[in-house]
Amino acid sequence: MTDTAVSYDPDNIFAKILRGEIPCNKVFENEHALAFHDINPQAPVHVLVIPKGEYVSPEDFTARASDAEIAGFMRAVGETARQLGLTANGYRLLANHGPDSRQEVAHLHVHITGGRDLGRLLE
Ligand code: DGP
Repeated sequence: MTDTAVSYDPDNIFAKILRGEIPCNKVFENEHALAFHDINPQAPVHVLVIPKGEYVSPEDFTARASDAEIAGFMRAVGETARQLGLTANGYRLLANHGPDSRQEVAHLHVHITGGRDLGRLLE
């Protein structure tokens, strides 16, 4: 285990969404991933894409997931951006992991934001 490894909590909020225990506003779904609107949007479009498997971080995902899961997840990111109509003007992908990033939900997720000029990421 690396020093950023965190054991997976099956009661995290995204696990509950995946199990259908709490609702979400779904945008896209395939065999390996689910995309849904963020409950606290930071941009006109703010969607989260999560793998269906129990992964905490990018390094956890790439270490343990199958190639099919990784491909399915990335396809979901691209297809979600396309379905949201973001491909003409662009969008931002962001994934938080660990305390320095202030990750709130310990289930791997990529934020897709767009629908306005997002400014520079580092300013
Ligand atoms: P992060 O800080 O990267 O861990 O972002 C977690 C995001 O998850 C945050 O933008 C708010 C969102 N979120 C938290 N709880 C829920 C929920 O119950 N439903 C939805 N749709 N989003 C949630």
